[in-house]
Amino acid sequence: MQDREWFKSAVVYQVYPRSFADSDGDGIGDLGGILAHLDHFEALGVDVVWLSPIYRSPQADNGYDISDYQDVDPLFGTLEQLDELIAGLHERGIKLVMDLVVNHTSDEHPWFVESRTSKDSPKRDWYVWRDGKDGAEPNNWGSFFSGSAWQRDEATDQYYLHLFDRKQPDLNWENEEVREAVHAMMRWWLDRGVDGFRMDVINFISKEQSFADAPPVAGQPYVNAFSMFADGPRIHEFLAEMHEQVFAGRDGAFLTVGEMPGVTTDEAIRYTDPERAEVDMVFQFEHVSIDQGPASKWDWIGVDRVALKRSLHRWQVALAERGWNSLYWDNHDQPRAVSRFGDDDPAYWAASAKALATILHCMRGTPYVYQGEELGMTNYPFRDASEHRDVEAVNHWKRVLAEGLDQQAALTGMAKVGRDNARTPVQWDAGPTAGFTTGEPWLPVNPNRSWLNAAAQVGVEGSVFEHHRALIRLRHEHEVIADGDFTAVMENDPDVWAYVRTLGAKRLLVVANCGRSPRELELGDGWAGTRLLLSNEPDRAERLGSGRLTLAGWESRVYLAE
Ligand code: ISL
Repeated sequence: MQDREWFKSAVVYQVYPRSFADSDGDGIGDLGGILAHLDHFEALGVDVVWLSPIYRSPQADNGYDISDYQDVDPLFGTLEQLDELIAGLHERGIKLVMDLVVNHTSDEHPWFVESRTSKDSPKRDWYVWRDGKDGAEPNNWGSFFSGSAWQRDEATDQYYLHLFDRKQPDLNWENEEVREAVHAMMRWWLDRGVDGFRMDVINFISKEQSFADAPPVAGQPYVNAFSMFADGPRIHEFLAEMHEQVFAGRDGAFLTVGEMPGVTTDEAIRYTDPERAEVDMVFQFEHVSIDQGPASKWDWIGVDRVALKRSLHRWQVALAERGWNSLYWDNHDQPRAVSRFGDDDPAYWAASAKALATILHCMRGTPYVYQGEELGMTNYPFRDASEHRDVEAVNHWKRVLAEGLDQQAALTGMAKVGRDNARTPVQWDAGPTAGFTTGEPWLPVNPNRSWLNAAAQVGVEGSVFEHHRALIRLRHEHEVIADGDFTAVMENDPDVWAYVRTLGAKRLLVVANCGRSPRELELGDGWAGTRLLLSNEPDRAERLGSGRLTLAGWESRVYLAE
């Protein structure tokens, strides 16, 4: 494998700092907390840590609203601590990737403060300002966080665009000075020692410049205007330019991952084709939209496992020759994987968390582990709207009340797919605050901390954590996992998830039973005698006797033929 493809055998761990570990007792996680747990990353064996935003921010969207790209918010600590983190990770052979949030800034960023002062401000054109139309917003684009994507500003009687919260105005990437400022900021971080960027909604930065209405939807004043800003006219130009201005000619093994809602396989290939030099890999959203009905993200319809499987497999096949994908079940925007795709009943919780991990980590692509996923953390038992802190859920609930929508359906949606499910504190031990803080946690700790926590798992044979550690080691050791071809097996079976990876004479078989009842499988003589690399269960035979095997409920196994 060429060195520039080091990330094919790498595993990334995402830290959402607010919820990881608190060192000063204010109930909010911080850099001191991360520094106190460096041994956790080392024990797991990950290659990269991706740190969600720690920059100065009014925290309207937990740091995804940045008011100074080149400083650490006092809530999280200091720049010196960030330097310590870079050094501490590097000493352990782990890279640090920062979150790059440049589709928008905070409305409190000095650029926007200046931009809004007058129509002839030198920074006016750094954001997207338009006149209203017939006394209303310039067009029908909706914000991801409810309502219009436009906010009227008193000072100049114009509207600014915000695809997310009104405190997150969109930058105008058509303006060359904006692009140069972003590139300079990125170079500043690389000079400081960071190893790359996870680029927030980066496929939204090139907007359709007509700013025309998106196709209307009956009964909705504001619509999801994806076609007007996702994968827009100049997006590939902007990303190629960014690569050229920031990374080209720099020594080192960097990582760039573009978070790209709505990206198609064809576009993903374009974004990640090494010859085009745009980004190394994408985060695509198809599989995490599978339980979403037509109305909105809150329209929860449950998971169709065959559809889920087909979706992930389709991406495996589409990017086989060119391009590279990220593999993830959850992150800070998604519900917990084991509750959504597995079975969080205590009887099946551990096995299903392990089976999901096996399925994901043995695919082609770079796996991401979201903090707590390595422990099998579950969704929070939300009962009430007031328990949600996330701006997305809070705005949604306001809309439900204002428009008289179905409250019960909204509460179900918020409990099932609300982002705070992933944002409850990491469960380090069984104590009252799960070892997260000595104070009052900003979001309640999941009550299952008493039995589901790191202290009960790290170094404990058979734990969900140790299963993740073993999978990460397998990727490091076996090139067939990093780079083999992918072939689906039994794709239409709703319970058995199976596939084969092939590289030269090596064949890797991954089988998982995604149901509670045992399942007998007939694999064929070709698999007889092959070596067991990993199982959910401790007592499985080292070699497969015949081509036939029985999997317990939610059991997964990995076999190698060589
Ligand atoms: O969370 C989502 C599902 O409801 C997505 O729409 C999400 O907003 C989208 O994935 C973009 O996410 C990123 O940008 C947002 C921020 O709130 C998310 O936390 C971030 O990951 C705006 O910066």
